Amino acid sequence: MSEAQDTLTEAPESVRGDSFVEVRTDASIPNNVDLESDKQLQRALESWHPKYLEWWREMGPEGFQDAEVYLRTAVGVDPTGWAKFGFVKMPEYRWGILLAPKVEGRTIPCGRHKGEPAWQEVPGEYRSLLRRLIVVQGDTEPASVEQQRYLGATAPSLYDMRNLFQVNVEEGRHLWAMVYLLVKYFGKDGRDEAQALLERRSGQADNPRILGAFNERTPDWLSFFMFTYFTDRDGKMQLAALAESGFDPLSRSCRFMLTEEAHHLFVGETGVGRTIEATCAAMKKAGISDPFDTERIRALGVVDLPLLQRKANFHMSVTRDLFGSEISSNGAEAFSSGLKGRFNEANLAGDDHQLQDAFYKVTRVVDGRFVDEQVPALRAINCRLLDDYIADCQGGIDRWNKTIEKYGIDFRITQPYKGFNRRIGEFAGQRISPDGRLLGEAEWNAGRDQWLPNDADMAFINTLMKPCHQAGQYASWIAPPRVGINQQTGEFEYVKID
Ligand code: BYC
Repeated sequence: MSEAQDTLTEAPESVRGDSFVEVRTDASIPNNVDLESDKQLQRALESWHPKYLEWWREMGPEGFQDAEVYLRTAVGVDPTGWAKFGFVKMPEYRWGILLAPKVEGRTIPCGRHKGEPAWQEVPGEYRSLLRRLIVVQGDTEPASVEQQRYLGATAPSLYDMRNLFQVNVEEGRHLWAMVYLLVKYFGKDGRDEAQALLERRSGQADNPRILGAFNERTPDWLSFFMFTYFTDRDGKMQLAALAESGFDPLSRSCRFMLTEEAHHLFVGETGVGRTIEATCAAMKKAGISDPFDTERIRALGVVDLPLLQRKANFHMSVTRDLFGSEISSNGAEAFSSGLKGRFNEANLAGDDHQLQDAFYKVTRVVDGRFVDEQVPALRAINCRLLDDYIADCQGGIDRWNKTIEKYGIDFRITQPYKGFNRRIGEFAGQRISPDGRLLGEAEWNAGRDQWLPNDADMAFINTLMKPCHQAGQYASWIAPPRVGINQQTGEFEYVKID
């Protein structure tokens, strides 16, 4: 994704459809779902709203609640302009409920109901599975805001701080999107789940967020950029799979969420890319060509490339766990019931979208070695999405490597072997090196600090996390962006801090 591309406000193909419903931006909850005609639903959401704001004030960006931030707000789903930019205090952000336009005549794209009209109401036999999927999706949104809540204080520039807050408010909007579905379609259970989404806390021992990666810490900006590149990309893949849902309101919600998600991936890709740029430029200036000359490189106030690789290894492996077990009866049922498709399901050519007789290759560990097994494709749905995800990660990594190559430095960022450092699925409990060797405990312990961020790495990163809050200024370890947000110039004050 190019930096210039992100300045567009035109909605991509994913939100286009056959019919537009005007967005009521003046309503107490901006929406294009005709909320005003369903008073009971409106009241339920209006009573959730203050609790949401309470959560936002308690768990949202620490220390910047009163700052004026240059934010994008979704005001429509019309392809010719769906967002507007302006200064907003975050608690006053207009979180709205926006669904991509309805596609008339849409049918269920996969599973045993393939070809039947898409459901406009919850299919009774799949109620609890559907609710679970929506709750899991919803739970990740506030979790990431909680994980990132202290980062404003150490932002490497106002530009980056603004991007952080943009990501945060949009994760908040994604929570609204899932809460709307729960409250509208699941009655009392849905309202209880909506409440519970505000009660779980990332990393809290007694009431944690549901999925592992969302209980990890995001203690520094490198973690944030890696998270937005790798973990938000799980968001992209899962939202794309849910956008294929036979339950049309979920599909339409996710299609619009994908529009916003693109910016989050952009923040991650360019954040890591600009870090690499600063490192390579500083190395060149200092006449250092060996990327492993760590002490001298760190003395320049930039992040050495091997450390970036270790950070990437951590975030990739933790994010791969988010796809669930490679072989999963839950995954099979979500697909067969038509509640969740594969990536790009409706456009996949060459199979029947039911997969009753199909097989898919899954790598397993059997008797101490890797074995590729042909597994019934239905049970390998999670594995397939994970494989698609791994392929999707590569584009940005290639672009990072181009920068390193441009400076003539002999180093490449790579993806570790799929089974490296996994806690969920086929590789859980195994010790596996990034280059894909099964290891004993002693070998793992000997290699661990070269493969994952070690204590010295974290301490060093911590020394770099100094705020740089003057307009147009950037911390030593990160290069300025090539293009400003919404075409703003380099000196633009993206966040007005009193
Ligand atoms: N940690 O059959 P299994 C995003 C649980 S990110 C902890 O292996 P299944 C975003 C699982 O819940 C996208 N527990 O897998 C990004 C199940 O428990 P129950 C979020 C885990 O169910 C950045 C049990 O293990 N959206 O949007 O086929 C910023 C057995 O499960 C984990 C979604 O994930 C784990 N890593 O698939 C902001 C889409 N993995 O139910 C936002 C909706 C599995 O037996 N969710 N378990 O108690 C799903 O499609 C599925 O729930 C999963 C799991 C793919 C997550």
